[in-house]
Amino acid sequence: MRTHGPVLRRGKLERLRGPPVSLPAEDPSGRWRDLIPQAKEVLRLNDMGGWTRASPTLYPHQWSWDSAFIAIGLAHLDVRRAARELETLFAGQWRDGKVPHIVFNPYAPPGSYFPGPDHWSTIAEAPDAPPRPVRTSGLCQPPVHAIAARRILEISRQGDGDEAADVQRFLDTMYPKLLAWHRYLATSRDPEESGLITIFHPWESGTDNSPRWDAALDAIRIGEVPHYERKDLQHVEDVSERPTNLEYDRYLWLVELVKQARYDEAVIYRTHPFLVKDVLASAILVAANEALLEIADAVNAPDCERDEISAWIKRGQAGLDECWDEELGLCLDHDLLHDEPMRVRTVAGFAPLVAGNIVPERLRSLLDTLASRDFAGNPGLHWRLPPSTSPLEPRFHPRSYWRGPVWPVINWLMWWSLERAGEHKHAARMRGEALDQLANGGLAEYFEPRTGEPLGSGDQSWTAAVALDWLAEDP
Ligand code: 9WN
Repeated sequence: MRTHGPVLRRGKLERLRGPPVSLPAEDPSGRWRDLIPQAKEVLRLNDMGGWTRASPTLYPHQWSWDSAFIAIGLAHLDVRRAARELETLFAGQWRDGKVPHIVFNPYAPPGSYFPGPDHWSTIAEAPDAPPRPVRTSGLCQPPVHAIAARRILEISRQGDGDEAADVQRFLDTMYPKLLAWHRYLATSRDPEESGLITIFHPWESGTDNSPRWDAALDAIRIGEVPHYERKDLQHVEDVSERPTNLEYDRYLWLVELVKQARYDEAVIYRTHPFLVKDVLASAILVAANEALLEIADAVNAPDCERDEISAWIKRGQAGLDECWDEELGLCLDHDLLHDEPMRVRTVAGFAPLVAGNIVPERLRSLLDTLASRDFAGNPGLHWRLPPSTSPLEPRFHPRSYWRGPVWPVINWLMWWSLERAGEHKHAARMRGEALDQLANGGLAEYFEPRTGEPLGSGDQSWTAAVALDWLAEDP
């Protein structure tokens, strides 16, 4: 069963070990070294004893893809605690395999986050939701989890035998859960067998108010949304850092519709006004399936399961190929209801790089786009890091959440993908600029791309986690 600590109680991370995260060999600015104790402190502050809240006040619960990135960082400190992070999240897994985007903290003060567990009412409405005491949202987020589980495996191989044996036990129980999660995405979220994941809500993309979704959202007529009070605006200095009220009305209307369908995905698929193929989530699934294949080897999974995973990888690659836009040099999301590509330049367009096994010609194109004025080569930027939305997009906004700010966790994804593509020089440059940004602005949720000002929540757990991964000397 899920073990939550009271919201203000300090978790177990006081015992964080010093090594293997040690001073980086190279530290050109001399300032990266301070990030290690800072990052450990953020993860300790947000440790709830077996799981990690996304941030101290704005996000007091366990978020799905945050937890996967957090586990990657924690793996350098304590592989067992990193494994526990995924186990507590998967205690919220639905019977159909879905991993919900939020597993709620039962000890968080009522009303500390909106929409909270009562608003989702998944236990009353959704037959597949886990039973009490676990309470979850009814949507999901990008599937980074198998990538995190493989990272835990890799790092445990450097440790002692006991640790490795514990991680083996963890993988033996986690593998079928990961397989069920990926199978859910490959079937319920892709009945067309296109290789691409359909999302029902911008929250499922993790890039909530990105202009990626504007055209599809503009086409929706909002019905009656029960009165609600936003909590998020209490935690930022400037409300322009968060989505607008109109965006929130749309989000809440889509939640209302998903609830009216009683979370039945066949009904949602027939009736919902927002059905979009998300290329970034789909690319993450391809990369996560590669990781799952390695985990399948580690647990001696049957050949038929390996074949199934390999088929998902092939199908995912083919789906992403279909979404390539030669002119923009990016991959585009696809609006299923209007059957058209969503032509907006955002970081999601680098999806083929994230998926991996990219052909040289496409890699070249994406590297050119990355270095161009559309992204990291824009002369107005403080750091040469890709803004979430291209500064050349008419709906670019430098302070507003996913409409322009630079997100450390996306920098990590790009860096990791460049490394896997063998682009070590590009990767090193991105890591260096990203670490300089954090050393300068702290472990914030996101940053103003032209000034480097930290925005959103401070002490953001996944930012701390990716900083630790960047600074670790082990694999
Ligand atoms: C809604 C927790 C989450 C991230 C998302 C980010 C933001 C939530 C919110 O915070 O979304 O899920 O309330 O704005 O967009 O990517 O997982 O850090």
